[in-house]
This record gives sequence, C-alpha cells and structure tokens, in this order.
Amino acid sequence: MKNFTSVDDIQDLDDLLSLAKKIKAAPFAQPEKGKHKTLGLLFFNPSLRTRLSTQKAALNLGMHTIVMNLNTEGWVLEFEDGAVMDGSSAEHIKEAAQVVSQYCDIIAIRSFPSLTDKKKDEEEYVISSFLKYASVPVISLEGSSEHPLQAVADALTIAEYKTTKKPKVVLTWAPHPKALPHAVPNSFVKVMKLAGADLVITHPESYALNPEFTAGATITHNQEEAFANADFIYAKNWSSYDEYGKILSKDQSWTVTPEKMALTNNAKFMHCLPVRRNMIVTDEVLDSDNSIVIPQANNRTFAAQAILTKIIDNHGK
Ligand code: AN0
Ligand code: CP
Repeated sequence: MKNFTSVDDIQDLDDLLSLAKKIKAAPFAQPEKGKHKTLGLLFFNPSLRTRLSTQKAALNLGMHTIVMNLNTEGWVLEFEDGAVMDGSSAEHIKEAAQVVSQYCDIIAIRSFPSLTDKKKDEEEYVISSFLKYASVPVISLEGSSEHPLQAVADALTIAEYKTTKKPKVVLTWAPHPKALPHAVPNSFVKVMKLAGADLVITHPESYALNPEFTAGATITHNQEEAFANADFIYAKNWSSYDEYGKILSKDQSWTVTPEKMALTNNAKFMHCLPVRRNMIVTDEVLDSDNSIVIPQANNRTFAAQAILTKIIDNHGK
C-alpha cells in the first residue's frame, strides 16, 4: 500500500482486518516499526477521534507526529495551476507539499468538501494535489467523498460483533440541523460491499447518495421496512447529493428510536461520531447496551495502526 485515500486502496479487506485484530490484541508489539519516522497530520477542519486515534496509532508504532491546523495556522494555500496569486492565497500547494514531504515520512490530510461546488469537491482537489506534489505517502483523514479510515474501523467493529457470516447491515439517513458531507456513508457503503454484508440503505427520496457508490446496493425509502431483522443499524446524516449540499429535510420521524430498534434482530447501533443526540438518535438508544459507538471509536486507533503498518512495510511502494 502506497497511499490510503479511498476504500479502493484496500487490496484485501480480510487480510487488513486480521492485521487490525492482531494489533488490537497487542498494540505495542512493534514499537520500532515507525522509529525515526514522522507522521504529519494536516487539518483543514475540526476533529476529535481522527486527530487523536491516528496520533495514538503512530505513537504505538514508535513514530513521531506533527499536527497542524492548516486552515487557521498555515498560509492560505493556492491550488490552481498557473494562478496569478494577487488574492488571499500566499503559498502554492506545489511548494507546500514538497516542503512538508521533507519533514514528514507520511502526510495525512483532513479536508471536507465545500458542499457548494460539486465538481471541485469531486475532483478532491486538496488530497489530489498532495498526491500529485508530495514525495511521500498520503493518507486521507476524510476528504470530500471518502473517509476510508472510518470505514476500516467500521468494518472491524462489524467483524467483531457479528453473529452470522452475512449480517444484515442497514445504513440509515437521520436528521441533522447542518449540511453534512457524503464521505462517511460513501466509504461505509464501499467497505460493506467488500465485506460481503447484506447491506440495505434507507433515506428519504430526495437524499440519494452518488450512485457511483451505491450501485448494486438495496435502497428503500421505507425506514421501518429496512430495519426489519437488521443486525446492525448504522445511522448518519448527509446533505442532498442531487440538490448538492442542501438540507431538504429535518424530519424527526427518521430519528432512530427504541420503537424502531424493536423492529430489528436486536441490532447493534453504530455511528461514526460526533452525534447529535435526539436528532440522529434518541438518548435511550445511544445509552442502551445495544449501542457500540464507543468501541467503534476505539477501533479507529487499530484501523489507523494497521494502515500505517501496511504503508511502512511497503516502504511507500
Ligand atoms: C463530519 C461528517 O459528517 O462528515 C465528520 C464525521 C466524521 N461530521 C460533522 O461535521 C458533524
Ligand atoms: N469519526 C470521526 O472522524 O470523528 P472526528 O471528526 O472527531 O475525527
């Protein structure tokens, strides 16, 4: 593995999850793996889990970490080729990426979409520019269209909690007051396809995800029908994809409640966090024994450690 910016970069999910499980059982077994190596984490957006778990993973491997909030602490970057830089941007990504590559052995980047310019967002121009100009491996800490480290942690969590070979996994849209990206559901759908789960996606009619991600998946606009006999409920809000970035509904009849969980096969409740209580899911469900959001977040460390291990082992090839 050279870079990890998409679920598509996973060559063998079973092999990756076995490694993550091995690491979870003995997180400090390879304290020299990352010796004298530095992981740079560049954030254009807020984070709690990704920021801490990815650093924790690096530290477990003996790596050093450098963290920078580029949006507030760095020079404003220019991404346009040939731009006459007479505006607000002070530094071109061409120099910035090459310079950071001299300080870091792996560069990890979080860059959310604008949710206003679909074309630009889908070009994934921030992470793509680092891939183009950096001379070291690049990891996505959530880009415009994917959050692959979250997806690995999600797949690991489902692998740990499933009681049947092919569990029924339901990805349900739920209401939220702000426009949110599509990265988490997109990567979740991709990884569940790889895992061979019985995946059902449910959302209001106007909330179809990009069909490039959902092609072949079962999709229903009837949430209760979707929940029937589910083994896992994965809740997430996303803004409209067709009416790009718009909030078309805050319908709380889509909130995950105990009544809806009662339709399932005693399903586990999952969410990537941060979660808005009593919007996405009620307190009763989130605080119930069926909620596995905390162990799910714990798995972020082992997912990241497995990915760092793969990249270091392959010497960035
Ligand atoms: C982000 C999102 O929905 O993509 C990050 C989740 C990991 N969530 C928020 O901005 C609330
Ligand atoms: N799930 C997740 O990526 O959380 P943060 O945004 O806090 O990193």
